[in-house]
Amino acid sequence: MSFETISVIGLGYIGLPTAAMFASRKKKVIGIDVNQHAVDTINQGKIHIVEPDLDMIVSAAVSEGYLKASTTPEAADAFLIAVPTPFLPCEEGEVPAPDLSYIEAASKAIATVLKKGDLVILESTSPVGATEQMAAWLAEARSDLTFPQTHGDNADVNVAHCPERVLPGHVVRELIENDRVIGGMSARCSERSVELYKTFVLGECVVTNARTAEMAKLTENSSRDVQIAFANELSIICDKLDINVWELIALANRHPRVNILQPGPGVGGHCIAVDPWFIVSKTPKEAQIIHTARKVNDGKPEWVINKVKLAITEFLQANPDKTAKEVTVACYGLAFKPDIDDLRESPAMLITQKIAEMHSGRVIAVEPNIESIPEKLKHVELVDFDISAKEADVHVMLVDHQEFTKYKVTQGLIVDSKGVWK
Ligand code: SAJ
Repeated sequence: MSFETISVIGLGYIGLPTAAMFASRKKKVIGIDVNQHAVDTINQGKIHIVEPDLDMIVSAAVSEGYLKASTTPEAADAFLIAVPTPFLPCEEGEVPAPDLSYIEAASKAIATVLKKGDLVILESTSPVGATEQMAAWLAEARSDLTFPQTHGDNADVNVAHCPERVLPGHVVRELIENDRVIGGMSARCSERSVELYKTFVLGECVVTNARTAEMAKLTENSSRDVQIAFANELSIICDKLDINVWELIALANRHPRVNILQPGPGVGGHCIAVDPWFIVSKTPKEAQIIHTARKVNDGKPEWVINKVKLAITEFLQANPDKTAKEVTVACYGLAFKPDIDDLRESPAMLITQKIAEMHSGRVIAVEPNIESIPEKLKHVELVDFDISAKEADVHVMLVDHQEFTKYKVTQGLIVDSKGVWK
């Protein structure tokens, strides 16, 4: 049976590009989201997120009638769930636990329109066991249908976990080209999922089971987190030993089997700083390195803030006629990584916010990828580089945007968390 109508639940950074990909291959796609603004924007052929090339694909898909968005689920042959899996709130120092309530709500919503022969895929990054849990919610809501946890290959509805692995900023290309991990709850579930993704995926669709697919995604991002933590720890050690960490890493990386990543002000975004916790919360005793890496990376913004405090003190000692109120601090970059405008879970935002709270003088920020200062930083002025270069006494480099590598700061003290002005 082929997939004529595909429904994507959650039209965010992953769901919308995925929906657009299917629609661009002339499949009828129904995108579901609880956000009315997102639904209205998409139905006008526009997009509510920033991602290169996506606007053109969505605009064409909507005008040709292949893609429409709605707030209520409709019948389809395949359902892809791409909703957030954040943490549950917890006290400082506690291990955060995943919040599956969005998956639960999405499963219960689609359960009402499920029919025999349908395929349900969980794409959201999830803790191990989430796909089985989702299948249990579906079965609970629809006792008239059979599911793979009880009927294996003969189930009425097939269920799989196929995690997304695309890099923000390159989503359209990576959706098509990347290999795809397909974790079916039965062999038949995997087979059907491969058939679905082959609609637009040119990469290989590699088959495994649902639990391994869940763990594969968490492992990829934890591996990167651990490697970045190693670089961040090196930067703290080198600072103590008066060694330039950037030079050190460049030298060590000349070894044919060494490839150290780059230190920075911390790890941001909604994936690498989140996913390792899904492993730690499930296996707290065993996940020692993964847990420590999280703590090292989460501790880095505070370390940078302390460096800024020291620089302000040093500036005041060298300029005894000035008070802290007269010291201007400039922060370079607010995004969570270079050359994007995404400020979510950004260590640079957190550091700038904390500097603005602790410092009695002027705090300015240079962020070439945004038009206005976010509400959280309402006491911080957004300025151009030529102003900050002239007017700041302490320059804090937080994100190595391409623009910043072209300029040099020639006066004031520098706290460089990215080695741009090393
Ligand atoms: N970072 C460093 N040093 C480095 C590399 C990155 O400090 O050497 C920082 C970045 O500045 C940023 C954070 O790490 O704050 C994360 O950036 P990233 O580029 O490593 O990753 P994301 O979050 O944009 O995307 C990741 C990707 N995962 C991997 O590379 C293993 C992507 O493929 C996933 O699809 C995505 O997470 C996701 O959605 O899970």
